[in-house]
Amino acid sequence: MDKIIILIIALLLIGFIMWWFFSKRKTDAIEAKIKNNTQEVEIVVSGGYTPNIVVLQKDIPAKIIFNRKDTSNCFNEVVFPDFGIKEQLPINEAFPIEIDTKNAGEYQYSCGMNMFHGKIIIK
Ligand SMILES: [Cu+2]
Repeated sequence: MDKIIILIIALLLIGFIMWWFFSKRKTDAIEAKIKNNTQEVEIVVSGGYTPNIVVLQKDIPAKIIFNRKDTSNCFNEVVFPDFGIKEQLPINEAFPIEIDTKNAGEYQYSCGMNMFHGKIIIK
Protein backbone atom coordinates (compact mmCIF):
# COMPACT_ATOMS: atom_id res chain seq x y z
CA MET A 1 0.00 0.00 0.00
CA ASP A 2 2.78 2.42 0.93
CA LYS A 3 4.53 1.75 -2.35
CA ILE A 4 1.41 2.64 -4.32
CA ILE A 5 1.06 5.94 -2.47
CA ILE A 6 4.71 6.78 -3.10
CA LEU A 7 4.28 5.86 -6.76
CA ILE A 8 1.22 8.09 -7.10
CA ILE A 9 3.01 10.99 -5.41
CA ALA A 10 6.03 10.48 -7.67
CA LEU A 11 3.85 10.46 -10.80
CA LEU A 12 2.01 13.59 -9.68
CA LEU A 13 5.33 15.30 -9.03
CA ILE A 14 6.67 14.35 -12.47
CA GLY A 15 3.43 15.52 -14.07
CA PHE A 16 3.62 18.82 -12.24
CA ILE A 17 7.24 19.41 -13.20
CA MET A 18 6.51 18.66 -16.87
CA TRP A 19 3.44 20.88 -16.87
CA TRP A 20 5.41 23.73 -15.26
CA PHE A 21 8.32 23.30 -17.64
CA PHE A 22 6.28 23.12 -20.84
CA SER A 23 3.72 25.78 -19.95
CA LYS A 24 6.52 28.16 -19.06
CA ARG A 25 8.34 27.50 -22.32
CA LYS A 26 5.18 27.94 -24.32
CA THR A 27 4.33 31.34 -22.88
CA ASP A 28 7.92 32.53 -23.11
CA ALA A 29 8.39 32.41 -26.89
CA ILE A 30 6.08 34.53 -29.04
CA GLU A 31 5.98 34.73 -32.82
CA ALA A 32 5.68 38.17 -34.35
CA LYS A 33 2.46 38.95 -36.23
CA ILE A 34 2.98 39.48 -39.94
CA LYS A 35 0.89 42.10 -41.71
CA ASN A 36 1.55 43.71 -45.11
CA ASN A 37 5.10 42.40 -45.27
CA THR A 38 6.08 43.77 -41.89
CA GLN A 39 6.14 42.00 -38.59
CA GLU A 40 5.57 43.44 -35.18
CA VAL A 41 5.70 42.25 -31.65
CA GLU A 42 5.25 44.06 -28.37
CA ILE A 43 7.54 43.50 -25.42
CA VAL A 44 6.43 44.72 -22.02
CA VAL A 45 9.27 45.90 -19.82
CA SER A 46 8.38 45.33 -16.19
CA GLY A 47 10.82 43.56 -13.92
CA GLY A 48 12.14 41.88 -17.07
CA TYR A 49 11.15 41.49 -20.71
CA THR A 50 7.83 39.80 -21.53
CA PRO A 51 7.69 37.81 -23.74
CA ASN A 52 11.27 36.91 -23.13
CA ILE A 53 11.83 35.17 -26.47
CA VAL A 54 10.53 36.56 -29.74
CA VAL A 55 10.54 34.64 -33.01
CA LEU A 56 10.86 36.65 -36.23
CA GLN A 57 10.67 35.52 -39.84
CA LYS A 58 13.79 36.01 -41.89
CA ASP A 59 13.78 38.75 -44.59
CA ILE A 60 10.57 40.40 -43.40
CA PRO A 61 11.11 43.91 -41.95
CA ALA A 62 10.57 43.72 -38.20
CA LYS A 63 9.64 46.14 -35.46
CA ILE A 64 9.90 45.33 -31.81
CA ILE A 65 7.72 47.65 -29.81
CA PHE A 66 8.99 48.13 -26.29
CA ASN A 67 6.41 49.19 -23.77
CA ARG A 68 8.25 50.16 -20.62
CA LYS A 69 6.21 50.15 -17.43
CA ASP A 70 9.15 49.78 -15.06
CA THR A 71 10.53 53.09 -13.80
CA SER A 72 13.72 51.61 -12.36
CA ASN A 73 16.93 52.99 -13.87
CA CYS A 74 17.86 49.51 -14.89
CA PHE A 75 15.51 49.69 -17.87
CA ASN A 76 16.53 53.15 -19.08
CA GLU A 77 18.40 51.57 -21.93
CA VAL A 78 17.97 48.52 -24.09
CA VAL A 79 20.99 47.15 -25.94
CA PHE A 80 21.14 44.83 -28.97
CA PRO A 81 24.90 44.30 -29.33
CA ASP A 82 24.63 42.25 -32.54
CA PHE A 83 22.72 45.03 -34.28
CA GLY A 84 24.63 47.99 -32.87
CA ILE A 85 21.42 49.24 -31.22
CA LYS A 86 21.42 51.15 -27.94
CA GLU A 87 18.23 53.05 -27.21
CA GLN A 88 16.67 54.96 -24.33
CA LEU A 89 13.24 53.62 -23.48
CA PRO A 90 10.53 56.13 -22.55
CA ILE A 91 8.16 55.17 -19.72
CA ASN A 92 4.55 54.26 -20.56
CA GLU A 93 5.06 54.87 -24.25
CA ALA A 94 5.29 52.45 -27.15
CA PHE A 95 8.82 52.63 -28.52
CA PRO A 96 9.49 50.75 -31.76
CA ILE A 97 12.94 49.43 -32.60
CA GLU A 98 13.60 48.14 -36.10
CA ILE A 99 15.46 44.87 -36.40
CA ASP A 100 17.37 43.77 -39.47
CA THR A 101 16.14 40.25 -40.27
CA LYS A 102 18.46 39.35 -43.15
CA ASN A 103 20.57 36.98 -41.06
CA ALA A 104 18.95 34.03 -39.31
CA GLY A 105 20.16 33.28 -35.83
CA GLU A 106 19.66 33.87 -32.14
CA TYR A 107 20.42 37.28 -30.74
CA GLN A 108 20.51 38.37 -27.11
CA TYR A 109 19.56 41.80 -25.91
CA SER A 110 19.75 43.27 -22.45
CA CYS A 111 19.27 46.29 -20.25
CA GLY A 112 22.07 48.87 -20.31
CA MET A 113 23.80 47.15 -17.39
CA ASN A 114 23.61 43.69 -18.95
CA MET A 115 21.51 42.39 -16.04
CA PHE A 116 18.18 41.53 -17.63
CA HIS A 117 18.13 39.60 -20.87
CA GLY A 118 15.83 38.68 -23.69
CA LYS A 119 16.31 36.84 -26.94
CA ILE A 120 15.31 37.25 -30.56
CA ILE A 121 15.27 34.26 -32.87
CA ILE A 122 15.25 34.94 -36.61
CA LYS A 123 14.38 31.97 -38.80
CU1 LIG B 1 20.13 46.73 -15.53
